Amino acid sequence: MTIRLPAPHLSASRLPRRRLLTAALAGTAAIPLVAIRTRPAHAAEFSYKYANNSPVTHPLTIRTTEAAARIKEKTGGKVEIQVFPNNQLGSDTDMLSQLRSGALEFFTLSGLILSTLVPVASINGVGFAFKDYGQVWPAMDGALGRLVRDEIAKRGLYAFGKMYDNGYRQITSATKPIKTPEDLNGFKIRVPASPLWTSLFKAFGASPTTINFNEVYTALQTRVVDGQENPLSLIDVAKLYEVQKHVAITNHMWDGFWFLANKRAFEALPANLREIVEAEFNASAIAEREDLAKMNDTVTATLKGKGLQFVDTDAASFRGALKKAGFYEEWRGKFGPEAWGVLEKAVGGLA
Ligand code: X2X
Repeated sequence: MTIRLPAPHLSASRLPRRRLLTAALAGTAAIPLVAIRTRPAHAAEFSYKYANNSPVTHPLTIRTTEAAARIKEKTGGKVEIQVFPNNQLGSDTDMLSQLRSGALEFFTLSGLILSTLVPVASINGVGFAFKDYGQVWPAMDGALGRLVRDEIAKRGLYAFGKMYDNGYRQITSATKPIKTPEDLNGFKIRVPASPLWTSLFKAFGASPTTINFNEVYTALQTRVVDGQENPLSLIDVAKLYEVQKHVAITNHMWDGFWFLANKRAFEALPANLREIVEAEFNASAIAEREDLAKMNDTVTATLKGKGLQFVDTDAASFRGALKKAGFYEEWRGKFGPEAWGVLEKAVGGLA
C-alpha cells in the first residue's frame, strides 16, 4: 500500500488539513492505514496521456494542448491529460500499439495508417476522391465518417466525432520536378505505413518505401528516398523544405487524423467527464480545421520564400493513370460495394 501525502508546496489555507492528517498519522493505531489514504492536493482522479506525430508548432498539437487545458479546468482538475507531441512516444506504429494496450489513452492517427487495424479507415485516401473541403467535412462528419467510426469501435478503440485536418497531399522531390504521372516512374518515394498508400504509388509506377513519419526527415536527408508526399502545412512545420527542392501540386489525396481513445480507459471516466473530454477535443478539431484553412492561404508564399520550387500538375492525367492501372477497381473490391457506395454518395462516381 502507498500513502500519498500532500505535496510540500501547500498553501496556508491547506494547513489545517495537513495538521489533521499528521494527527491521524501520529495518533491512533486504531485507524486502519487504508482509511487515511490520501492524494496530493491537486492530483487528478484520471491522469491520461495523449500523443501524436506532429511538430509542436502544428495546429494539431496547439489545439489539442488547448483542449487538454480546458478539460482540466472544466472537470475541476479531475481529468488531467498530458500531451506528448512530435513522436516523443515513438512512431505511429508504436503509438497505435500503446493505444491498444492501454499504455496510451488518446492518440490522433491518419485513417490510412489506422487501416492496418481497421481496413475501411483508409477509404478517405482513395486517390482524387474529394474535390474540395466542401466535400470532405460533410462526408467525414456524416455518413462516411460514421461508417468508419463504427468499425473502429469494433476494435477496442473509440473515435471522437470530429476529425482533425491533415490536408491535401502534394509530392516533394530532391531530384527532378514531378510534372506528369510518367515522372513518377521508378521514383523512390516514402509513403506512410498503409497498404492504400503503397498501392496508390505503385499504380503510378513509382517505387514506394514505407517509413514512419518520425524517420522521414532523416530518410530524405540521407537519400534513402528521393521524395515524399504531405500537405504543404506539414512540409513547412516539419521543415521538409530543408531536404527537398521541388513540390508538385497534385492534391492526390485528402488525409485527416482520427482522435482515438482506448475504449476501456475512456469508459472508465464517469459519463459527465466523458462528455466534457469529447466535446472539448471536438471543439478543438473545428478550430484546427480553421487554422489549417488560414495557413493554406499563405503557406505557398512561405515555402517559396524558403526556396521550394513549385510545379502545377494536371489532376485529370494523374487520375487517368490510376484508372488505367486498375486502382479504383482494386479498391472498390477491397472496401466492398456498401462502403464504396457511401463514398460515391459523398463525392460522385469514381470508377
Ligand atoms: O506520416 C505522414 O506523412 C503524416 C504526418 O502525414 C501522417 O500522419 C499520415
